[in-house]
Order: sequence, then C-alpha cells, then structure tokens
Amino acid sequence: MTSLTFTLAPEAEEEPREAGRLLFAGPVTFVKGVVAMAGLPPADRVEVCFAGRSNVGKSSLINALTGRKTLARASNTPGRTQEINYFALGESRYLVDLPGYGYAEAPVAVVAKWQALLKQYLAGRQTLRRAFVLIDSRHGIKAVDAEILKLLDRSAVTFQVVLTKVDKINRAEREAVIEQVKGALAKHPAAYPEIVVTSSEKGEGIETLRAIIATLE
Ligand SMILES: Nc1nc2c(ncn2[C@@H]2O[C@H](COP(=O)(O)OP(=O)(O)OP(=O)(O)O)[C@@H](O)[C@H]2O)c(=O)[nH]1
Ligand SMILES: [Mg+2]
Repeated sequence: MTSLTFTLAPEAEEEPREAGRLLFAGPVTFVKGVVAMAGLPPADRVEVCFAGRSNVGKSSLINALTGRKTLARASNTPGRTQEINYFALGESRYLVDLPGYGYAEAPVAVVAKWQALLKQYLAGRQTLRRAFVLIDSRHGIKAVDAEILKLLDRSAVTFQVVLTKVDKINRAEREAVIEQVKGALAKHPAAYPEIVVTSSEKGEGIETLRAIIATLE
C-alpha cells in the first residue's frame, strides 16, 4: 500500500522545463552566510533550502543546478558548510545551502551551535516553500535523517526527498533505495509525494529539479 503513495518525479513537461532552464541560466549571486536567525535576509521571496547529512552533496547539487562549479563550496571534508548560505536566483528566489547534520567530528560546541541554528531555521522561516532533503542513494534514510523529517512534519514545512550520487550505484541498488525511501516517507505527513533521483556529477535529475523550483509559488 505505502509504496503506491510515493512516486518518482516525472520528467518535466516542456513549459516548466523551459521555465527552469531560463531561471537557472539567469544571474545567480551569493548573498550572505548567516550564523544566527537575526542575520537572515528579509523574507520577501520564494525560498527553497537543501538539507541533508554532512557530505551528502548539498553544495554540489547547488553548483549543478546553477551550472557554476564553485558557487557553493563543495568539499571532501565533511562539515564544510557551517553557515546558512543564501544565493539569489534573479530577484525571485533564494536558494539556501544548509550546514550538514549528523557530523560528529567537529568540536561539540560548534556542532551544537550550527545544529541549533539549522533547527530554528527549518521550523521558523515563513517564506520557506520547500525543503529538499538530500539522501545519499548509497545509504538511504538513516535515523538522523528521520529526526529532521519529524522536525519538518512538526513545522508543517513541505519537504521533498532528493536522492544524490546515483552515479555511484547500480540499477538494483537504485530500486532498493527507492523502495526504502518510499516506505520511510509513508510515516511523514509533510512529505511531498514525488522523489527526485539525481547525480550532480552526471546531470541526472537536474532539469527536473530546476523545473520544480521554477514552478513553486
Ligand atoms: N560521484 C558523485 N560524487 C558527488 C556527487 N555529489 C557530491 N559528490 C561528492 O561528495 C562530496 C561532498 O559533496 P558536498 O557537495 O560538499 O556535500 P555537502 O552536503 O555540501 O557537505 P557539507 O557542506 O559538509 O554538509 C564531494 O567530494 C563531492 O564531489 C554526485 O552526484 N556524484
Ligand atoms: Mg556543503
């Protein structure tokens, strides 16, 4: 039963695909890195964020979407993004690169500070239209992810799962992780019913995601 509720996001139709292409071909600028809620820019436009465990590929996905290799800092060192980074897509949207959760190697006080900020942000940003929750396709949804999903449920923020790094797995593994995610999402009222499968490396799913972001109001 549950697996009927969730589907893979279909490829975008021509019109939203074109809207997405145009939006992301336009100017993209780094606005600021925020370390406290008071530093958030005015909530004056549609905002989407990219949340996920440390190293899942949030910054890489933003770079792939915008076609700019080094806009968001991506790295091999987990926990690299330690601020809430705001990027403006033209004048109409903010893309928000969040610090990763579930990263335990940094000093405890530092981790506690940025995890608290992450939670405040996810629960309290009025203009946040959708939280993309990135899940590494090699690992599926883990306990730390489920915790964030519960927070999003409580905050009534619609979230959409984006599987990352699918270039690293084979067909059978892909099907298995999709089934695992579908099952896990059934427990979450705030889950958007379509899962997006992506590879920032190969470009899979990027057009679809651009179209989704372009058509949010
Ligand atoms: N093969 C492959 N590697 C990827 C992909 N996306 C990201 N990576 C790699 O995964 C590592 C982490 O990527 P980041 O984009 O920095 O991850 P992040 O989620 O922003 O990490 P934090 O900011 O530390 O939370 C980097 O070495 C990337 O090159 C992908 O689609 N395919
Ligand atoms: Mg990052």
